[in-house]
Amino acid sequence: MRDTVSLPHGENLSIAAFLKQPVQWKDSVLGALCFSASALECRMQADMGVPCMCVPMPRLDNTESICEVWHGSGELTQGQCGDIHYRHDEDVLFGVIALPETLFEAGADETPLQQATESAYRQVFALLDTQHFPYLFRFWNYIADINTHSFGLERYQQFNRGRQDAFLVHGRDVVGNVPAACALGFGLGSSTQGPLTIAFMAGRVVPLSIENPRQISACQYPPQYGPRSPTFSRASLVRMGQNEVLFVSGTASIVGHATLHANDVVAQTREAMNNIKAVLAEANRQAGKPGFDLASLSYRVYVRHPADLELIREELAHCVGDSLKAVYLQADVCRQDLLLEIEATAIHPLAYMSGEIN
Ligand code: 3EB
Repeated sequence: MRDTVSLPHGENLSIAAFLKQPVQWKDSVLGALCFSASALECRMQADMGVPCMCVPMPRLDNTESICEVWHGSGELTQGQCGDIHYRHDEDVLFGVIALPETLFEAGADETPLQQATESAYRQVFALLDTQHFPYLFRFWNYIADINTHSFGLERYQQFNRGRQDAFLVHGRDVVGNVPAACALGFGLGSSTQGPLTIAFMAGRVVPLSIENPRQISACQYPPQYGPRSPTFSRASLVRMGQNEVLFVSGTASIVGHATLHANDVVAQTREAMNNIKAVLAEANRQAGKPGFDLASLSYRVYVRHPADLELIREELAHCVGDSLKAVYLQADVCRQDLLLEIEATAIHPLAYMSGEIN
């Protein structure tokens, strides 16, 4: 039997396996992050009632699709608010929003993607105000054709403008106390552009925002990376019911603010892992206990060129050891010279984190 009782997360299922689960099981699901090369398969879970994000990204290490499932505890409440589908328990709210850019017209100074982003984030912040989940833990951002330029600006930079504006409109911090995140691109390989797709998690206990001493805070990147800085921290440490969850943001081969090892995928992998190690050390320091190490994380690795999979996998196994848990997806990374981005999550029972058991 699968253990769904004590951990809010711990399952990676294929979409097919997800759909086959019994109703009682689905009733305990807060939401899911699904990745599939097949848009059709993606659409299948839409009518289940569970908030599911689905992004058209092929998995590289396996032919199956992959869903990361988050469970709540106790009775769940679900709802729809504007374009957001959400579910929550007493501690955590999980939501998903997918907004087609075609709903927006280019304005004098605002591109459709920028407006879609601002609208999505403003809807999220408004929902969290009304549902009383003020603290954002984590955003997952997926943007079609992320490296393409239009209206004189790379699309990732357009996204950054819309995102930061929404934070400012809602009086939220844009440095320091900001959520963990990732931002990846997908291309559908056709003229149809997929919607801006965002999942998020929020709660009622203030999270710890963690930065990486090896990197400049992304909120303070110099203007060469775009007119507005990204709004995310390197990790967030949050309490979720009886567990403590560490969300490590998308992490790449960036030191200071510069990309290192532009054409060397093995060196980029090693550098990204050095960054994750530094984030873990910082998390342990701020938490005042040595709880997190590389082996305790579950990884999702976004790979720009599928041919690089084996080299990346070997390097990761070398860094983490035999217990490596990783899923590999094909994706575009937000800087053209980045060949991969790695995100990770660790979940510990609170008793362990507070040192009561060992
Ligand atoms: C970086 O460190 C790589 O814009 O939300 C990583 C994680 C990256 C999150 C985001 C971007 C984002 O700048 C890119």
